[in-house]
Amino acid sequence: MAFNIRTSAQLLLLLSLIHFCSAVWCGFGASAFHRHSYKYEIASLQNNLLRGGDQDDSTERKYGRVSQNEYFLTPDQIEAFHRDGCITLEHVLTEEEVEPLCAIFDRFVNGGVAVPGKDFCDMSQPFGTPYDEWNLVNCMLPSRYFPPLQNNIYERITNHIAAQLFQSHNHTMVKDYDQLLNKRPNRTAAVFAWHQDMAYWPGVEALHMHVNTTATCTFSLALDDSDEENGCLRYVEGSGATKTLRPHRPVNQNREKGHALITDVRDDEPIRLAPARKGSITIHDEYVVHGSGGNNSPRRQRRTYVLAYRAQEIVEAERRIGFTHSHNDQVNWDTFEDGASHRNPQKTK
Ligand SMILES: O=C(O)CCC(=O)C(=O)O
Repeated sequence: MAFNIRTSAQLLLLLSLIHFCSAVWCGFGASAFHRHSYKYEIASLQNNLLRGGDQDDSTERKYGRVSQNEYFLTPDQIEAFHRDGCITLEHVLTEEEVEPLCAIFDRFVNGGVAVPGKDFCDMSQPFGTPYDEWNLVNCMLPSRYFPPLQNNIYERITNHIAAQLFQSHNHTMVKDYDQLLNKRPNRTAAVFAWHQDMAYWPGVEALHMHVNTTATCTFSLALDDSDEENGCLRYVEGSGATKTLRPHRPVNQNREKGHALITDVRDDEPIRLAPARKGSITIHDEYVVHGSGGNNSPRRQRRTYVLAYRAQEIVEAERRIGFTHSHNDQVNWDTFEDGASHRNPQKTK
């Protein structure tokens, strides 16, 4: 049977017909995964058609999740990220996509995957605190310790988003590290102290880099609904805009005792909460001052899956000096050769 399609309207009609037939077929037992991927394929085809056709590109472009591996940001979202230092994307992953990640997450935090040394710790308390007393279970580099996690749906979509955030900066953004965080229920001390991520990381000087950039976007996927009660992310709006570091100090005297750093936030600074429903994602940059409060919910945990992307030349330079974001690395915030005045006010450059 031959089709003779002359106009965009005819093509759209045909796609709608295919969509209808697919819905009937899905009703007879196709998996949720196939239903979702089909929906994204149709949306993608329609987007391409509208972009390539005689429509005005600026008015017809679709944003958000348009295919299995694509999520398009609006220009406003990109601008807000660079201006405020943090944005939230609602409902990026479906329930069906999040559930398998939750299952792997639970294996990690319950000790079912071996995570060596300080990469399995409570960042709100000193190293050596007994596991039962932990407020906040932190696993560094889960995809290193469980390789099947690599290139999962969350990685593929965030890879697409990271590229858009830094497209105009001409950076190739690559995965730098991942991390799992679980705030146990009813742990009011499950606090992530106020900090800037760059305070933990080697700067341009310590990396001996010729490229003057710190470009980063750190994604946090909510595996549970997170809000003020169970200790969602919070940040000081616009606090990273000048790309300067505030003085930080160790939460537990030094890195032998605990990994966490803390900085001060003034009472008059604009603190914003970043609540996120399950499947939604927050994205923050490397200089915004952020942290999170304790978990005051009697029953709800707060599980978060963090994935950070940095410019390729930074990640290569980090690895050259032996920095992988493992808390077991010898090279860490207490050894960087950069004067470290922002991590220890007593030291001066
Ligand atoms: O999500 C949180 O509670 C804080 C995580 C954090 O500080 C980070 O990912 O840099």
